Amino acid sequence: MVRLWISHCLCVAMAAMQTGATAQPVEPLAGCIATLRQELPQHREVTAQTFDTYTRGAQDLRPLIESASSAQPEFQLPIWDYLARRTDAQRVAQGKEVLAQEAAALGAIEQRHGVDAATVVAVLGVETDYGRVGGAYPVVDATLSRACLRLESSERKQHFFAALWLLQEGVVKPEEFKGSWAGAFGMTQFMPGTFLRFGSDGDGAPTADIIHKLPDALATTARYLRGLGWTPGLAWGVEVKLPAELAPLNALEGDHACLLDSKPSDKCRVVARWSLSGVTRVDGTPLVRSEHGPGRLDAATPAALLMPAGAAGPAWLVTPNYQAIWRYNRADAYALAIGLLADALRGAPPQRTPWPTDDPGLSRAEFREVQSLLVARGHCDLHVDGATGPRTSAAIQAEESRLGWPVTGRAGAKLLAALRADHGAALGCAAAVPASAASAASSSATQ
Ligand SMILES: [Ca+2]
Repeated sequence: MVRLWISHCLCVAMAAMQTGATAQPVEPLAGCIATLRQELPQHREVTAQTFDTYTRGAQDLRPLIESASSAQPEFQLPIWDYLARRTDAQRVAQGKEVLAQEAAALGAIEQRHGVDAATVVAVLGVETDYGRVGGAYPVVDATLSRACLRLESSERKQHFFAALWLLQEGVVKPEEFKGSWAGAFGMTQFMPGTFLRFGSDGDGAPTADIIHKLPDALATTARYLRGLGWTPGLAWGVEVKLPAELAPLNALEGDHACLLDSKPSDKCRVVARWSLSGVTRVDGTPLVRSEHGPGRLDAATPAALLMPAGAAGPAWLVTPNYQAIWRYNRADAYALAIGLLADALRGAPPQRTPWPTDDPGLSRAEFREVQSLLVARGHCDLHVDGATGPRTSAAIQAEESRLGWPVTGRAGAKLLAALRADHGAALGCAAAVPASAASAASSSATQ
């Protein structure tokens, strides 16, 4: 499934508006709607009345989808930036609260679907910041526009017709059926067709309501992960040390599909073989650990070597459970964020090997601090909202230029340090700063 943060959404939408969008669809949306209507006989579960009711007046989101899909943070950001925001102290603390509050439901979910509480809660945390950010686009408009961008895709059409069916049957209410630009909705962001297949009850009331009921969203995620190949009681991966000559076996993105597909591959080897090659856990202990739980690796477990930043950075041996998470959103950055956040929620030791950069990524609190310092330096049109929008990027670029640095628009630890050091020379624009921004700035400064 493809999805993103609303802040990123808005940023892309604004960029698309400013540039006149990257590609204007040739055919009006109405033409595509007419084409899809002719396919109704193949989707008998959806009535013509339903189709007409919910496609009438649909927004054409195709330009937005095209811009957003080429700017997904999973692939555009340095991985240490992506992970720093998604596994920051705030997200760990809030995830621990969810673990405590939903302990009974999560226990039942693990019993039923075999996926542990920390993993399921980590998905919730990364997908929607624990239900806080669900997306703002009508799911019908998003799935319709996405289907119209590639009419030959039966999967895209299936999600669109599934969205119509959910409305027709009253499973969701039109005014609440909103999600990402790709059409993923609910607290753990499901595409409509995937929800139809994997929707699961978590609170005892038999329907699955992933918009309003946290236990249902968690149960649906667990059921889906199990369906994607999750093995109960097995590590997603462990950080490792390895002999340098193994570095060419690094398996990124599609290269670790062999973990579940049983295709012959040099890159997916059983743990015993990695062990014989000299790979150990990062603390030097043996790879094989057989007690049931998040650290378990059996000698016969298939595993692949994952070094997202190459041989100079951290390395993990990842298992079929990592592959199950990867299939949830098809990006190593995403799967690693889930694995590392789950580890943090369990209180496991943090990643030991640093990322190979002298300019580490920022937590969300630190990013808001950067924004508040930018406002203090006279970038008065900027909102302290934690979102990477065009105004923030322009202000960062201006400061990089002032400092004589390469102009990137990216804020890392170095820029934060420089802005803190310059704080005494603040230009100030208090009169122009909205009250909400000023209060956010002061709160971030105390975090
Ligand atoms: Ca329920």
